[in-house]
Amino acid sequence: MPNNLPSNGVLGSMSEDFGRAAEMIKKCLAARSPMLLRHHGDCDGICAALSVYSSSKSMLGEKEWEGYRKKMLIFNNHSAIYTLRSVLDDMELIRNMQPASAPLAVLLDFSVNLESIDSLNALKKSNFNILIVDHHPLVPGIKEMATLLVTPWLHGGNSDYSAGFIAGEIAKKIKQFDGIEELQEIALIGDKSKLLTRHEEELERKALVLDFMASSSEFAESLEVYSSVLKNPQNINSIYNRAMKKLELVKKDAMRYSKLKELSNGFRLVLVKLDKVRSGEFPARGRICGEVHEEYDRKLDAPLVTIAYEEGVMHFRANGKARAAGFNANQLIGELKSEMTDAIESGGGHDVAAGLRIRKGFDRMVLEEITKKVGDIGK
Ligand SMILES: [Mn+2]
Repeated sequence: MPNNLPSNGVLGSMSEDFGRAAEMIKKCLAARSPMLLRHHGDCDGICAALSVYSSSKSMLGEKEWEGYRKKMLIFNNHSAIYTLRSVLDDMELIRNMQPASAPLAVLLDFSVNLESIDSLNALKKSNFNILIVDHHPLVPGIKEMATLLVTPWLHGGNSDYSAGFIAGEIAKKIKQFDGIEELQEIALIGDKSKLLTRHEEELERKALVLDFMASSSEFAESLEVYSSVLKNPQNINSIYNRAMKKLELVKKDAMRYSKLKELSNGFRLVLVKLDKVRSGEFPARGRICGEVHEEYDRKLDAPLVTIAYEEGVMHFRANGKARAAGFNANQLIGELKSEMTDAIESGGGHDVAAGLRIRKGFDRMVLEEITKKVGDIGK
C-alpha cells in the first residue's frame, strides 16, 4: 500500500510543517486543552479528520482518551466556507469548557477562501491557536490568520496533495495507528488526485461510501461511525451498492438534460440543467456535474468544460486537455468576481473543479459571459 503513495520534493519541503502541526496537536492534547476539529463534509475531509482523531486517540491511550474525548469538539462543515454563525457557536461551546490555556482549532479541507476570513479573524481574536490543513488554492490574507497553515501551495505543490493525504502525514508524527496510509489513499481517490498511479478497487468503494454517508442524513455525522463502517466489509458492501444504484439513476437523468456545444476555438462545452434532475441528498450537485463530465470526456478527444447549473448556482469541471489549453476554473471565477461584482455572490475551488454562487436574476448573463470566456481561450 505505502508504495502507491506519492513521495517527492513537495513533501520533503512540507515535512517541517508536518512536524510543527503535529507539535501543536500534541501540545494541546498533553495540556488536555479543548480542541475544535472542524472538517469538510466529504470523503477527503472525513479522512483528514479520522487521521487527526485516531492518532490523538492512539497518543493518549484508551483510558486517558475517555476523559479527554468530550473536550474534542468535532463538526462536519457542509461547504468550503466557515460561516460566522458556525464560528460563533464554536467559540461559545469552547468558552463554556473554561479552557485553562489557549484552545486549538484544527480546520481541515475548508476555510482557505475570502468568505471565511472574518470567521478566522474572530477565532484569532479570541485567542485560539489555529491550524489549517488544506489544499484549495490560496487567497491573500489567509496565511496571516492562521498560527500555522499547512498547504502544498506554499511549497510548489498543487491541489493534488489532498487535505486527507496531508493530515495523514501529520498524524504519523502525532502517533501511528493502523490504517493511516489507507485513509490517505482513500482521501486522494475521493478528491480525484492525479498523484495516485493506480486505484485499488476496495479503496474506491470506501471512498464512495464515505461520500454517500457524509451527504445522507440517515447516518450520524460521527467519526466513530465512519471509522467502524470502514472496518466492516459487509457494511461497505451494502452501502456501496445503494450509493452506486442511486448514482447511476441520477447520472442517467442528468445526461438527458445535458447539451454539448462545440466552440470555434475547439473547446467543447457541456451544459447540464440541474433543476430538472432530482437527486435528493446524494449525489451532491457538484458530483453530478463530475459524473456527466466524465461520461463526455470518455467519448471526446478535445478540451472539455462541463457546467452544471440551477438557479443561483453553477458547478464547473474541466479535463486535462482544457487545463493544458489554458482553462483554469479558479482563475475564471476570480475574473467573474471582479468584472461582474453585482452578479457574483461567491465562488472558488480548484483548477479543474469549482463552484459559483450567483445573485438572483443574473444566471443567464453569467452563463453567457462564461461561454464567451471559454470560447476566447487561445484566441
Ligand atoms: Mn479536499
